[in-house]
Amino acid sequence: MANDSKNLNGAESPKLQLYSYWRSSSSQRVRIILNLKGLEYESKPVNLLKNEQFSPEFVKLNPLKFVPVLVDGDALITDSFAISLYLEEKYPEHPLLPKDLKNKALNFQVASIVGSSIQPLQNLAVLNYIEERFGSNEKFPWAQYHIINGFEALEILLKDVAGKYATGDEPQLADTFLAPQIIAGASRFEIDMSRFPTLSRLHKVYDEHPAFRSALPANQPDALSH
Ligand SMILES: N[C@@H](CCC(=O)N[C@@H](CS)C(=O)NCC(=O)O)C(=O)O
Repeated sequence: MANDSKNLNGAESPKLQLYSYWRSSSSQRVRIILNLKGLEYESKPVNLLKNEQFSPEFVKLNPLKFVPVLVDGDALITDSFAISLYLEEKYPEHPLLPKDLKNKALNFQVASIVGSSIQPLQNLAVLNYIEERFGSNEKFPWAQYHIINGFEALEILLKDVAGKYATGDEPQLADTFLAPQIIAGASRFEIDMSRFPTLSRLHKVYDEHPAFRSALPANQPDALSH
């Protein structure tokens, strides 16, 4: 999508810029949203394993030292939830929030469970801290415990309301947060997904959707450098 505004450095900015890391599930949420809305963007890789999130240039963009960060002309937005709502209002094509208030609240609830009660407990900063304080054997069970706790709640919440997707028959905000967490849970964190039939079925649906597939960690250009 054409974007003729100036970027933070005053230069012409042809499109949206997404500062992200290939393996970051929070970045993956935003990639899915951009893909679903058909928005072109320039990927600006930030290598978390090389601590590039702590570089002075990046800290100027996000003092919290986390990806993702979205730049849209003179708008600089951090945090995937804020970015989602910004994109939804600014680019209403292919809406990701239903008009029905209850369903909209369900979408916020799912996004919030993933974004506040699961992912922050298993992100790199927390796992590194646990490893330093309690030893490397502790971090994996810690992450699994919190993911399973969240997945149990999500399974109960969605089992009777899910359509083809989590909250209906079209992909919505809830799916953009769920997909990266389910995929990371099943692969990186080796969760036994047979305990979560609804989440397992959604996993297959996401695998088949091009917008979700091209947002996968393995399909990012910066994945090649690892
Ligand atoms: N609430 C934030 C969380 C962002 C976050 O946790 N980002 C992780 C990658 S998924 C990160 O940048 N970690 C860097 C670090 O742990 O040092 C969001 O939704 O954007």
